Amino acid sequence: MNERAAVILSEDLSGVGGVSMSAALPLLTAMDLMPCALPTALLSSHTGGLGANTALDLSAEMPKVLTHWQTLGLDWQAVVLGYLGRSAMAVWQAWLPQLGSVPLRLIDPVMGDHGKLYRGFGAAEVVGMRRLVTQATLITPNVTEAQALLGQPLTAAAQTPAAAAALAQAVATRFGVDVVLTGVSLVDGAIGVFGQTATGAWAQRAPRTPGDYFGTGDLFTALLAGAIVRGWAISDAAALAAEFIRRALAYTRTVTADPRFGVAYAPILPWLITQLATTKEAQHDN
Ligand code: PXL
Repeated sequence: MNERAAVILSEDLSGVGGVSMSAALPLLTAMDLMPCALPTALLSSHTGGLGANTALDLSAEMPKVLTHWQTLGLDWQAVVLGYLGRSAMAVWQAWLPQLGSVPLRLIDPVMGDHGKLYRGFGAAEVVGMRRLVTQATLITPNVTEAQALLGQPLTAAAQTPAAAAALAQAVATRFGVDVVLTGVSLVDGAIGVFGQTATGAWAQRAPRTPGDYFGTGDLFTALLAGAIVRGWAISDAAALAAEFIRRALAYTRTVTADPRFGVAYAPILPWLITQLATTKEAQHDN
């Protein structure tokens, strides 16, 4: 029997709101991986419109956790980093090189959306993130985050496919990493994903589900990471992630109209598991 692949997942644990760790962990488990959870902070909720959230920084604990993990002889297949405060960023800046050659180092440079940085993010965090992403193999910014990384003015405007492709390419070139630009609102109303990866530039599009539900970027990154670890090509993994989210949003809209509480995705998990099982069998047949 094969051990499940060990995947480090490090981002905040927000109690209410369906973002970050709480959104991603069940997905990695459903994808038959072994997520190893390293929360960077404990928040009562996400910071986007749920009132006065509490926040406890856990970055002082992180080196102790990682030091213990190094004694366990785990063969890390991926490190997946999401929302990080400035001190958690500094911990990862120092620790990523100490983990050895982990094949997938996926950093979602979570800093903002819709042309604005999230509360608690400013110039210092952007500078920290610019340094950190050079240690990634793959990053998943949205348009706002790509603009922040490049030092461009932040805009919430819809993008042309050419502008989005150029943005993905500029980030890939400047930071020397593969890029999947996610959640791109396109001028024709569709939603797009723009890759600039080892295989070159590629783009995917789908109809946009109305509403801006929290946590969709966090879900995308977890699904992308999971499928890549399961052997999928980056572009196939991105298509899987986008289709999962499209299905989950269609369901979410039937159970809640309040996007602040995140995405309800339980009924889509059987579909996800089937997608992965089909490919697994196909690979065994070869
Ligand atoms: O979904 C991104 C995210 C993650 N973590 C926290 C957030 C947000 C977005 O608002 O506030 C704490």
